[in-house]
Amino acid sequence: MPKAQSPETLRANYERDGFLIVPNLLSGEECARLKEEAHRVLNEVGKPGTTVCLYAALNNAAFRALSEDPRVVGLLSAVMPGGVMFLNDKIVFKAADRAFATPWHIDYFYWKGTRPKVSVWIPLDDAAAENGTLTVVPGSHLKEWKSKAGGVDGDFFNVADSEEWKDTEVVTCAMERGGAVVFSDRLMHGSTANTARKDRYVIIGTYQAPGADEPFDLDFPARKVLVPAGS
Ligand SMILES: O=C(O)CCC(=O)C(=O)O
Repeated sequence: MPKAQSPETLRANYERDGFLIVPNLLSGEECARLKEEAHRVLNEVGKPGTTVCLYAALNNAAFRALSEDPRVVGLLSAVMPGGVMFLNDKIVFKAADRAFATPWHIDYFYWKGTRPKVSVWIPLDDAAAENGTLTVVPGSHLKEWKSKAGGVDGDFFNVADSEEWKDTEVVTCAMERGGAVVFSDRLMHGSTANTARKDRYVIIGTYQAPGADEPFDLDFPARKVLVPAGS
């Protein structure tokens, strides 16, 4: 088993690359249980035909527990020196009949003008290039990305120069279920198509430093300070 990295190393790597890949955060059994809960949430609150369902923690105790699980919060504490506040989460799935690739984007365009955020992407199925895993461009969080000229502001797939990197610069985040990708909202990322047509369920939690509510935050009633600033 590889030696766990120190918080200092995690933070240095996160600051350099804009993301961390962390294997084995959750066990296979935990992922199987969370996948059952994901089905429950999708049936109870998901819109018909949807592949993205917001507010998992708000609607489900298992996802609420995951949002504040010490393993998740411990990782976040390493990369968020100003404290950790849960904002919201979402289930995103691909399956045999939902094989779409997610285009390149940065999440910041979705919540422009708010304070920086960090997301934790956890696959509940083993995830590989063939079934739609996450793809990231290391270091891209350091670039000032702009919307395409003439594009709609706030359309977060509408990034200028969004194909300027080489394929060799892309990291395909293949991992067993229960691993995690911790990534900056400034990081260019997407996901591959599910050509294998095998389930790929993920839960993505989004966090920010604690602070006074911004108008954007008010849409997320499950928000909660987990590590106060200065602790
Ligand atoms: O999990 C995926 O397929 C993509 C998720 C993503 O890019 C996002 O939530 O910003």
